[in-house]
Amino acid sequence: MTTPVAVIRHDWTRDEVLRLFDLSFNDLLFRAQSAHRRNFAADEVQISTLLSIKTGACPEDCKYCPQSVRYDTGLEREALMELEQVRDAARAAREGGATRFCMGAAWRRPKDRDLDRVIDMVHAVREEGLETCLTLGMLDAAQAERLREAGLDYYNHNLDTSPEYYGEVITTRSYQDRLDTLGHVREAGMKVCCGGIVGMGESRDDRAGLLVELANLPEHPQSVPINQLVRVPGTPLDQVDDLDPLEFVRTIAVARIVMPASVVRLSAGRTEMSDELQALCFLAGANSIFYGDRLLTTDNPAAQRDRALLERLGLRPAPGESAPVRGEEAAEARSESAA
Ligand code: SAM
Ligand code: DTB
Ligand code: SF4
Repeated sequence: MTTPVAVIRHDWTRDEVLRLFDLSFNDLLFRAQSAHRRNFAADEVQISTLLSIKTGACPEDCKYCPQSVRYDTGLEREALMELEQVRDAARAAREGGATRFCMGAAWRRPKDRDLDRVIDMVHAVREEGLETCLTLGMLDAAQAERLREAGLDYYNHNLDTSPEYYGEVITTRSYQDRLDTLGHVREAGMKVCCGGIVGMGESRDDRAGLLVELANLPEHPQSVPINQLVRVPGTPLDQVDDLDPLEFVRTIAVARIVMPASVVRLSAGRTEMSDELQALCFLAGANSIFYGDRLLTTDNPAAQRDRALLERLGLRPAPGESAPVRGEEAAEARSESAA
C-alpha cells in the first residue's frame, strides 16, 4: 500500500485538533515535518513583501489593530498611495528577492472608485514580474470578479480567531461577513490567503477552533498566515500576556498537519522572536515569511537579519509561481479589465 501524497480533509473536529495540540512536542513536530516533506521542498521558503497603500483611520474596531480610528496609537493617517510610489516599492521588493507583493489598505470595504486605482496598482506590480496579493477588507461578488479580471493572484482576508473568541476582539463585522468575503474570492477563482492571530489572550481551544474553521472551508486557503499579536501601545490588546513561544510553534505545526498542502506563513511577530524560535517554526512546517523592514505599520526584522537567518538554516527562497509577466500577459490583463 502506498501513502497518499496529501490527504486533504475538510471534516476536522475540534477534539481531533485538540488531540494534535496535546501530542508530545517531538511527536507533533515529527508529524508536521513529515506532512511538510510530502508536499513541499523541505528547504524552500516563499518570500512576500508587504506595503500599506492606505494607512490608518479605519472605522473598524479590531482590538489588535493600530490602524483603527478608535484607538490612539499615534499613527499618522495616509491617503491612498500614488501609483508610481507603489511601482517603485514593488521593484525594490523584487530586487530584494521577494516573489509576491502584498498591498494592504485600512478599509472596512473598498469603494468602487478606490478599486479602480488599486487595479492600476495590481497591473503595475504584475508588470514588475511579481505575484500580487491585496487585503482591502470586505468585498462583494462583483468586486472580487473585477479583481480576478485584473489578474490579482491572492486576496488576504483573515478569520483571525475562533468563532467563540471573535466577539471579544471585533464587533463591527461578523465572522459570517468574513466567510462571505472568502466565498466571493474563492468563487471568483482567486487564491485565498486566510489565517489568524495568536497571542490575543485566547485559549488553546480557540486556537484549535480557528484551525478547524480554516481547514473545513470548502477549499483550504492556498496561503495561511499565522500572526503572533504585535502589541501596539494604545490598542486594547496592548497589555495582553505573552503566549508561550512553544505554544506558537505548536499552532504552526497543527496548521501544517490539518492543511498539509497550504503554504503556512510565519507572519507578524517575528521581530520579537529569536532565531532559534523561528527555526523551530520552520521545522514545524512554516514555509513563508514577510520580508522587508516593515509589515504594514509595524517593524519586521531587517532584511539583512533575515538573509543571514535563511543562510544559517540552509533555507532558500522558493521560486515564484507565475513567470514574470512584464509585457504581454500584463497588457492582456489590462485590456481585459478595461473592457
Ligand atoms: N483592513 C483590512 C482587513 O482587516 O480586512 C486589511 C488590513 S488588516 C491590517 C490585515 C490583517 O492584519 C488583519 O486581519 C490581522 O489579522 C492582521 N493584523 C493587524 N494588526 C495586527 C497586529 N497588531 N498583530 C498581528 N496581526 C495583525
Ligand atoms: C496578515 O495575516 N498579516 C499581515 C498581512 N496579512 C496583511 C499584516 C500584519 C500586520 C501587523 C501590524 C502592522 O504592521 O500594522
Ligand atoms: Fe481596519 Fe483591518 Fe485594522 Fe480591522 S484589521 S481595524 S479592518 S485595518
